[in-house]
Amino acid sequence: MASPSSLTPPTVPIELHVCNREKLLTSIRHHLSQSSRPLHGFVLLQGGEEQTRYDTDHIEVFRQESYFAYLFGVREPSFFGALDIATGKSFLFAPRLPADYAVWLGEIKPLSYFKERYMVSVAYYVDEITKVLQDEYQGSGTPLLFLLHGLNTDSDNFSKPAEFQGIDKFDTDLTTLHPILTECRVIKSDLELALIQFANDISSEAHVEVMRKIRVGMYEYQLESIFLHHTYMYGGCRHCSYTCICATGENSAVLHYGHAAAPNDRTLEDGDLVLLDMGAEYHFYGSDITCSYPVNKKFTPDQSLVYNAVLDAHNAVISTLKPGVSWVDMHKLAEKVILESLKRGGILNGNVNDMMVERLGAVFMPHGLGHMLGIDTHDPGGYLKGIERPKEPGLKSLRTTRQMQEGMVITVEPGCYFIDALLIPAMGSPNTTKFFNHEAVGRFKGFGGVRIESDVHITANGCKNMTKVPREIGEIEAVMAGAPWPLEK
Ligand SMILES: [Mn+2]
Repeated sequence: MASPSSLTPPTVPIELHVCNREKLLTSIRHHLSQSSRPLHGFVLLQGGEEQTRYDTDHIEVFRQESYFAYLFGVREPSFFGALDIATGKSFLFAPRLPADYAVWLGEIKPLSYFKERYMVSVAYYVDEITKVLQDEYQGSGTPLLFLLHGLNTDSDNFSKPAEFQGIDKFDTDLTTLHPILTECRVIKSDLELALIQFANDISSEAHVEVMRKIRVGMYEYQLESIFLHHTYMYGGCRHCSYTCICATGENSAVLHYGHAAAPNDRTLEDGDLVLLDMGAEYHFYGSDITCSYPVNKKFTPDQSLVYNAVLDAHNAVISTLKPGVSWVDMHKLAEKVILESLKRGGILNGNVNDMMVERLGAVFMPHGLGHMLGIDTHDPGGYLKGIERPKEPGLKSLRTTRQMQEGMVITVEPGCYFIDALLIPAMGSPNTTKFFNHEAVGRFKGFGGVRIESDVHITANGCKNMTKVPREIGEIEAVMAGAPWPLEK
């Protein structure tokens, strides 16, 4: 029997993090000289801490904080890391572990292990930070620490600047580092792209596996389980980029289905569309993929109409994306293609430009077209400092309004949903009621929605789709009927 996977987890090149650190040093030195500031001081980051479940001793599986992961690639908790701006020297500070760690949790690794594994110049213990950095400092006056403090524009949370005993012996700068380090993460290196590609390859393969095993009568969580098993078993992916969304039937119009109050537990029925948004993470770098298809392997005419509206939007965006293109324009392009298709299908009437003026696209696609992807699913850097979010329906949900640049990785995820909470007011509003064929819209009660999501890498003169799943209706129906993937020509 053929192996269920054609993939093997790649060796992770730790040079990737050495390059990330060099990139940050170059950017921060450039920034400091531009603003006539001395090239002295240290970048200092605090890694993540392990968390227990409430008051118990149950320890949740640790995943490193993303900025720390970007610069140091350290998988263990409770570390600090520093960079000397003057010399480029890199430092890791490891927690000093109690002797009984060796009894319960395994060998206590020497500092030389961390120095070699993570390719830093030197490794010390966390309780040595103050002394080491004071000794290393070559500038005049009190040594300066550049700490990470800034807003995550997707969550509205702030990153937590490093704190340690003795920090009062230093001057601290809380504003310089965050925007510079965030901007470094926006443009991916070839080494980063290779990991995002692997996360995409294994997740694409897992989506195809689900497509082959799906049956009427299964539970949604069984689809999640097949995906998780495949990416972990064959890809070594212990983490997902986000909680799996396995929405079927009318749940597929619930944009963030799958959370604790809606835990992917519905039974699949004949005639359902499924919307599966699942992506694995490999060595911190993620993927974010959505496939939509009928559980009974055959698209109905109405399902085809909505599916192809979304696929045409997905393909139109991908064939237009290149450096210099505005993401807002891509969002509007997707809306327009979807509205045109719905008009052709008899669901809407009237002039599509007039619909665009009334922001009708947001009734069917209330979320943004996509977001940057990397170590975080919603990778930071979507809004540069001082740029305001748009206020109009649909556009206000955009996670970025930037122009595309070579080296960005962004998701293209148009969708078309039939959400009563949006449709009923729009169909009743004097400005927009005329656009709806009310009887035709009625057919879609309980239909749910379709989303198609791929991860693309912006290249010098276009873009490359990193996601490799069946997309055309013919491809999906063939794979569900047992054809190999990729299809043999
Ligand atoms: Mn996404």
